[in-house]
Amino acid sequence: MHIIHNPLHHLHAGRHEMFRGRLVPCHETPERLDHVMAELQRRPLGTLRGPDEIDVDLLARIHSRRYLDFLAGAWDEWIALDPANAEIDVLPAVWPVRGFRSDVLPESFAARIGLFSFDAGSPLTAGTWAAAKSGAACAITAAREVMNAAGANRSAFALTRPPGHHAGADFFGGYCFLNNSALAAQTLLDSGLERVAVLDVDYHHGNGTQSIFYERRDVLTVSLHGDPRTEYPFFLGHADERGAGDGEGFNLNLPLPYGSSFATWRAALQQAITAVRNHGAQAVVVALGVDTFEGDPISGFGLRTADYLSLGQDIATLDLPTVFVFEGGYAVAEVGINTVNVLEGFLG
Ligand code: Q9C
Ligand code: ZN
Repeated sequence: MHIIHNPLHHLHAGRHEMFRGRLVPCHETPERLDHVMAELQRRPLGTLRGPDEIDVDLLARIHSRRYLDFLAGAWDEWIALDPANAEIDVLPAVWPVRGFRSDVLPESFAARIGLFSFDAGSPLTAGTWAAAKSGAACAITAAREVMNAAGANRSAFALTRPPGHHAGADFFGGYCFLNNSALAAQTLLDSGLERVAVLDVDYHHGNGTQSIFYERRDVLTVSLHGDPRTEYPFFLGHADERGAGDGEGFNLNLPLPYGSSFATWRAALQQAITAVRNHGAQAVVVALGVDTFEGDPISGFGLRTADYLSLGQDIATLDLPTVFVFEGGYAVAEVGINTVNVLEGFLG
């Protein structure tokens, strides 16, 4: 397996996220990825390297230009408002909800960061853009590796943070800024495939990925997640969202109740695998969050460490070129072993 890690991920290290009226320490920390790296040193599964240089034009295959321009310049704008801001993470506090306009780009920085986001839990820091861009390059590089490889090497792991599956074409949120899994899927198509699938096994619904591909039939999006009636991101991820226009029938949501066990979860995974097969996918991108773990501090499923081996084995039954992209997982001490268990189970 090709493992592409993000050497710049440490540059994104948020201090605080808004939670119940208070700023609390971020769950999405650099240590998460360090634990996966350490576990890969204990159990090597393939060659490790950094990403290729990529052009910003590739990001524009998925993200809007005005969003990319905003992200690239956001920190400088923040500092320009007041040099003392260098010590403070940026969080939005005003959003254009129903009835407001999003076609007019405001001059105000506070307004623009609201336009391009959907929560106050995803701090933007001095290094966010550099880290996210390098992370996106990891996902693109991993997809290219899978296309160039043969046999057992037809799998890759983009080991990167910040995560990506909550980020839409023009918004950040849920700790995500650039949609790495969507970029990997688009790269597979741009390299010559006609049909691919994104299989999202993170605890949270992959709302960004769903919205990016919602009206397209070349990318089947499938997500298993905590029921949005009670679980973040709340406003998307219901079972009746099946795609629209050309994409009708090409989105599958499998919401599960808070507290679901691995047996319940695994039955849903079988449904997801069947859908990927029926789509005739020529490759699959796995949005690999391990916040389904029983010990995860912000999630509510009951998967145990050994279950992640089975999860990987089940995905291998697809027998497809596979790009794993690292997403959530906040039980920091176990995130390495759980993630590497998936990859080891997959490789068999
Ligand atoms: N204070 C991913 O797993 N915040 N994002 C929940 C906890 C949002 C999770 C509230 C969770 C986002 C990639
Ligand atoms: Zn998650």
